[in-house]
Amino acid sequence: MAFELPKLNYAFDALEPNIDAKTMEIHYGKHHNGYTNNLNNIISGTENENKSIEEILQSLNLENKGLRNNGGGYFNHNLFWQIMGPNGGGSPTSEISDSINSQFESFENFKAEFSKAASTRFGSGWAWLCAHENGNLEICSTANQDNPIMPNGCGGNPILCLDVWEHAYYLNYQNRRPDYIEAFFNVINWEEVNRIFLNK
Ligand code: MN3
Repeated sequence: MAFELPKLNYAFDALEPNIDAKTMEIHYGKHHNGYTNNLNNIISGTENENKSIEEILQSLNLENKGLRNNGGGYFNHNLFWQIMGPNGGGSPTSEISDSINSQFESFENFKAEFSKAASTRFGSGWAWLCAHENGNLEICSTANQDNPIMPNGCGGNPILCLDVWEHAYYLNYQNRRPDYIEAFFNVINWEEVNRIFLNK
């Protein structure tokens, strides 16, 4: 059974001016689509063919670079599209707000720490907010298409992520990654993040 590129719940231009339509079109239609097709080719006829993407990544052999890069790329972008939206931004509400405030003291502190993780990731990678089994939240970052559920990850469940590969922002922001990170906070769908948080 092959993995499918998930449907976007909004139009390519829905996140403008924070994320431009051309970047969305290429990022989703070329990059994410490419990871999806490569992943399907790699697992075809193997023991991974009928596993969920979570099962594949949790039991991943890190030496398997093709599966690591494309399986990670598939999973990471699925979450990324999901946690953004045209009516996003502002401050979190509900349970996730309470947890952020108790773990990081305030939303502003959380935003500063998350932004630092995203801005200091050298080269290509991701910043993450993860929920651990004991309820603790943790910010981490990963290189390339690695993620927290891989054997080298923090072990938490990802509930929020930010792609800091240049392909995610270069058309609009060029080398200004900090401006892109700031703009990302205008499109976070906190209602969806809260839903994911409660389902973990
Ligand atoms: Mn990307």
